[in-house]
Amino acid sequence: MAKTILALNNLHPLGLDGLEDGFTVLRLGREHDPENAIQAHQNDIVGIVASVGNTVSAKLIEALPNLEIISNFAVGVDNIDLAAADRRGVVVTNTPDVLTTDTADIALSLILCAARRIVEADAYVRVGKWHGGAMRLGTSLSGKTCGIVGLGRIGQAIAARAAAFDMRILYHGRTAKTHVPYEFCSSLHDMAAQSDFLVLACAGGAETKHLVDEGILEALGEKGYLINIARGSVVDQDALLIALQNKSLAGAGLDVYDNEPNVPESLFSMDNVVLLPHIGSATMETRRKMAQLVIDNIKAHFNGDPVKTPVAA
Ligand code: 8YV
Repeated sequence: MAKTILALNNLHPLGLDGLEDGFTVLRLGREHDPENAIQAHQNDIVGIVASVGNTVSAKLIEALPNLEIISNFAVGVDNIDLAAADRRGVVVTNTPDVLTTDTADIALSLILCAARRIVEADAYVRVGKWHGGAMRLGTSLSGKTCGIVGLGRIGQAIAARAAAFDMRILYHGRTAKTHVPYEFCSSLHDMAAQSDFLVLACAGGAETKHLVDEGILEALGEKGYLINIARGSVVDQDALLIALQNKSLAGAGLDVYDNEPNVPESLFSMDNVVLLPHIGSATMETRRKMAQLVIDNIKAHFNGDPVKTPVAA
């Protein structure tokens, strides 16, 4: 049997070449008939490389009798049916830590861009509007309240950055942390009501689906900005569009959406939103480290060593 890795993602910019010495790599993007290609190699596939947007369903996992590992090119694993992997004893790995600071930087960028109207200001200069007078005023960060949903690694890095901007930090999650200097809010609704910036940094998936709904957006209210670097699924996108249209929210900074790369066109004409194409981890340095981890995890597993970054079942 040719040990085959099914690559649903090409690990840009490092690429998949690092796997070629021990495995046959089936690059699904290059196949004319992907389903057929998977079927033809069904018994050879021992590993899958995937990322955000590459669904690893129960059906796929069950169709591959010799599958041993799914190595995800992302910290989030909501693209993988973890229960199905667990049932089959398939190891799942992700890429935590290496992307923490870059992703937190993007959260702060979105806060700054939304509050200080940076994107609008750039266009203001380019199209010559400055000659007609000064642009409208922005909102200060200093002294404002930043409510963070999910104080994991990325949430804590966001908190440290926001604190350096003299913001008051609140957080909401499943449990209070004992070792952090920030105030825990057991009620997301109460935290949203107190927040000027509600920053989503939690995991995606069924547990957090539409955690931010109409009621939470109402609580955040006219003073509040919603910042999402987590997953589109965490927010009820229709409710968000209505709140932004009605200006019942001050604005939003979004890096993630439902059904990427499709972004609701109604957002394009809004001047109270900043839109990014899911670039939280998108630097050369970080993406290289993520890709290396994906490869190292696969190699460790087949060498009989513990994988570096397992996802708990
Ligand atoms: C993606 C992300 O990995 O890590 C995550 O969970 O959402 C991103 O860093 C990246 O977009 C590559 O697909």
